[in-house]
Amino acid sequence: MRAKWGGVLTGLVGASTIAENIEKETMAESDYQRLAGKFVVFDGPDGCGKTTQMKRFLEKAEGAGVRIRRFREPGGTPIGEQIRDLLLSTKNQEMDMRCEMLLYMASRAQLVQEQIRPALEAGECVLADRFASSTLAYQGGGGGLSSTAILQVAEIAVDGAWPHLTVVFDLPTDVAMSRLNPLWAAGKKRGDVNQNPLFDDSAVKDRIEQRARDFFERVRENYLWQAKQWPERYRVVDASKTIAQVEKQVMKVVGEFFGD
Ligand code: T5A
Repeated sequence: MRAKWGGVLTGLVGASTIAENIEKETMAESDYQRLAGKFVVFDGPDGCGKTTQMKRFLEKAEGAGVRIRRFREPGGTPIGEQIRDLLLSTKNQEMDMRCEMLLYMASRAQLVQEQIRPALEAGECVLADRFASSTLAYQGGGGGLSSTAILQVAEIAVDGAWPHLTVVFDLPTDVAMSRLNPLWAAGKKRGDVNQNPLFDDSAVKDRIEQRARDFFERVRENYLWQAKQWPERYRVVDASKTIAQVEKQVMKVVGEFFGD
C-alpha cells in the first residue's frame, strides 16, 4: 500500500510526463510480472478513452499471465452500484456538491474494503477505471471543493489503499466533447453552439455529463495539476491521438514505471 497523499500535499511540484517519444511499444514479460499486487488507475475527463484503453491493457496483461482485476467507479460492488444510480440519475439535479463528493467516497470505501484490498493482498493487479483522482478533478476542480478537504475524506475512504500509479488521459475539452456527442462537432462547425454545448442530447447523458463546458475545462486542468503535484505516482498520456497511438503510450509509461 502507498503512503498517504496528505503528506505530499505541499512542496512537490514537477513536470508532468507526456509520453511523446514512443519507443517502447510493448511491455516486456518481466514488466508484466511486476504488476502483481500493484494498483493502477486509468483516469481522465469524460470521453478521454480510458475505458477503451483499459480493455486493451487487460487483454494484454491477461495474455501475459497476470492475475488482474478491473473495477469501475462509482460502483464495482452491489452497494456501490446503488450509489452510482443515485449519483448519475438526472432526477437528482438538486444534489449538493458536498453530498456528491461524499457519495463518491462512500462507493469508493466499499470498493476498497470489499474488492481492492483483498485483491491486492492476494497478489493480484488491480486496474481501476477512476479513483480519488476523479473526485479531486470533478468535485474539486470542477465543483470548487477544496483539495485538502477532499483528501481528508479520501484518507478515511481509501484507508491506505492508494494507487501505485495513476495514468491520466489528457486531451482538449473540445475533442472529448466531440467524441461523446457528434452534435457538438456538427454545431461547432456551424458556429451556433454556445450554451452547454456538450450535451444537446441531454436525454441520453448522465447528471455529471450534462454540466457545462467550463466545468470540464476545470476538470482537465485539475488532472494536470495533480500530475504536477505528485510526479512520482502520476503519468500523463496524450489521449487526443488514435486509439493505437494512445495504447503505445500506455504500454510505454506503465512498462517504464514498473520496469527497472
Ligand atoms: N465522477 C466519477 C465524478 O464526478 N467523481 C468521481 O469521484 C468519480 C469516480 C462516471 C461519471 O462520474 C464522474 C465522472 C463521470 O462523469 P461513467 O459513465 O462511468 O460516469 O463515465 P466515464 O468514466 O467517463 O466512462 P466512459 O466509458 O463513458 O468514458 P471514457 O472512459 O472516457 O471513454 P471511452 O473509452 O468509453 O471512449 C469514449 C468514446 O470515444 C471513443 C470510443 O470509441 C467511445 O466512442 N474513443 C476514441 N475516439 C477517437 N480516438 C481515440 N483515441 C479514442 N478512444 C476512445
